[in-house]
Amino acid sequence: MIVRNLFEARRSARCVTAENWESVRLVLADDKAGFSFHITTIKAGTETPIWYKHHVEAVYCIRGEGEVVTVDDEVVHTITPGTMYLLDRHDRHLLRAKREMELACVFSPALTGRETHGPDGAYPPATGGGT
Ligand code: 9YT
Repeated sequence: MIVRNLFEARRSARCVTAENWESVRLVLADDKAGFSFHITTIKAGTETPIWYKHHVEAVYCIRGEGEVVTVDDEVVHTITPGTMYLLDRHDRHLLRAKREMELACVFSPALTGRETHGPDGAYPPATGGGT
């Protein structure tokens, strides 16, 4: 069994920051679980274009308020505590935070640790060994 603490992980290399968000990566590819698990904080008032071409992501809202907009059809989904969305079709989307949001995120395949979004809003594909 692996046990980790969010607040300790936030003070370690498991914490990755980008312009609009912070991601504390509690489970990563080298844990060989087949997924990675992150607690992500999205800054209030931001809009982030995202396109996980190489990953499936499930996102569960713990705290805050925002919306996710699918780019292809411009459908707006409100995100409040208790809402989950699954990017099962590698959907291009915009993530907007009206208030700071705390999200639990699961990625498959697992991230390896230091990924941030490329110019297209994606993370690079997994290189194997972690799933
Ligand atoms: C919801 C989302 O994808 N936010 C960007 C950060 C990502 N969740 C991560 O790397 O933890």
